[in-house]
Amino acid sequence: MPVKLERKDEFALLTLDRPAALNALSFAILAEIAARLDEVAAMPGIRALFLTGAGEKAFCAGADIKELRGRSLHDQRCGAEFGQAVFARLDRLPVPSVALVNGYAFGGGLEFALAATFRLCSANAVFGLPEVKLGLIPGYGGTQRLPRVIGEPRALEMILTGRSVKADEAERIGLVHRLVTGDLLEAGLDFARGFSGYSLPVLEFARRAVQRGGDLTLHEGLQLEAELSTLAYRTQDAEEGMAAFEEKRKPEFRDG
Ligand code: CO8
Repeated sequence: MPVKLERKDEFALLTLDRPAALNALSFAILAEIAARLDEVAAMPGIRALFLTGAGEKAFCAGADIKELRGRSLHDQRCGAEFGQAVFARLDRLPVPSVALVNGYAFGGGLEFALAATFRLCSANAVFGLPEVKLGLIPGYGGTQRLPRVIGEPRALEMILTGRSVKADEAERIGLVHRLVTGDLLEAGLDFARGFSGYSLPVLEFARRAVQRGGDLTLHEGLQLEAELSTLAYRTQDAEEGMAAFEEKRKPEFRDG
């Protein structure tokens, strides 16, 4: 199967496994990703999902270009909406996700990583939205998520010139959270342990406040924050966290 899903302790690891085509996203692979994401959402005890690509060269080199030619406009439109919907499923997963970018992340590959909550990369990672070189523009969310992550001026430059960005620049401009020199999965596990002990619903309220807030006015965003922070306050985990502080002990969160 070109999309593998395995468990690593309290985490899930999804691997795009089509190294001969640099893990390019055929429509069949996109459908498999969707199915695996549904499995992750239903897996008991999972605290985070990691995404990576098989092989030494690529996280994912984008949409499968060989499938794109000669399609009807209707099929092309449905294809773009399908890819967007699959990546939105990642965005809305009940657990945070961490893309471990171990090589090229081009086109749909970068768009996949952008839909993850966090991005870590190895020194050989290269990021780009080179669609203009094909006479296309990004279609799986890149024009919307990239400016939200690195700002409009830098995103416009990457999208209009197709220029790729190496790992050190990606870290400098905030495209990735960490550039890792050692083992990428080990670093990912360490990174995820920075949040995985906290209450999952509380983490989700925080993610929702930040991510949905980006689409709102400041006033609307503050209202959303007031609603979500009240929902967090209502959890047993908030009661436990505050009690543990007063009793000078470690809290035991139960995701409720
Ligand atoms: N699609 C299909 N096959 C690919 C892709 C791809 N995106 N990328 C690489 N491959 C294949 C190559 O064809 C080659 O196969 P073969 O050996 O059979 O010829 C194999 O992978 C290895 O690739 P290279 O020999 O090219 O490896 P290099 O190390 O020389 O180069 C690169 C690596 C620079 C990553 C190069 O492969 C490349 O430029 N790939 C294309 C990157 C790209 O343009 N990505 C964007 C694709 S478009 C997109 O993602 C969104 C479009 C809008 C979507 C809307 C849809 C409905």
